[in-house]
Amino acid sequence: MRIDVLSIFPSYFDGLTLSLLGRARGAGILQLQVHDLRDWTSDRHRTVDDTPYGGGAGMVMKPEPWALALDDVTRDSARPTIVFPSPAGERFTQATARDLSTREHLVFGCGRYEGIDERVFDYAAELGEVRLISLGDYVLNGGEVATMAMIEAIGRLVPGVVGNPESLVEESHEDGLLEYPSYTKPSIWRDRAVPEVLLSGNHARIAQWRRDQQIERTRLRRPDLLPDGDA
Ligand code: 6GU
Repeated sequence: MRIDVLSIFPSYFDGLTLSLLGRARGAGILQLQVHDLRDWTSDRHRTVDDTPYGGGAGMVMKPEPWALALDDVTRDSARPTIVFPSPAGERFTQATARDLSTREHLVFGCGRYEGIDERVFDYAAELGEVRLISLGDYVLNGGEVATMAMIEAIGRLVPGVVGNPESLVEESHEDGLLEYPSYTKPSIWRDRAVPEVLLSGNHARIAQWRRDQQIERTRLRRPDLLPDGDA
């Protein structure tokens, strides 16, 4: 998988080169390139924003650097998927991560200020499939942190990035339920005992207990995930 990120704060992404994704990059499974959007400006001040037509607070990102950058990073790409993180986008879920993990080429366009000139989205749609995606119903200052979260969620689903594929299956959200609780040694710690069933060696009982825990936690914490949960 190839991932290109366009941002005016490329150093935000330094951490992504570490840990699990860093190793996948080294092995050639994931090819991640972070670009400074200002490299596609041509004025002395490397300007990427301007005042909004119609007035209003804040600045809007100019279309021209975006168009030149998108042209360049999609030049050798058959059908890239171009993601613009936006609080006004569709909700990012594990299903979105699964879907995007099958794409050959992802481009993330990180907006700042009050947004990007709307014509950029129309233009990008001529270069690839455009997705506006939100992490949730709250506002971040820009797309960078959202992009890092999405790349981590997507990247670990790419075959070969996470060592043990079984560890992907038994996780919160993969089966629509929250994860069951986990324990390790010692079996009694500060007067708190590990649930007896987990020490029983009875694998059927353990599997049933874990399932019950998943359902109960989901009912308590995230009833919206259950068939009759509402909200
Ligand atoms: Cl994807 N971007 C921004 N700026 N704010 C957000 C978001 C994205 N998702 C939630 N809040």
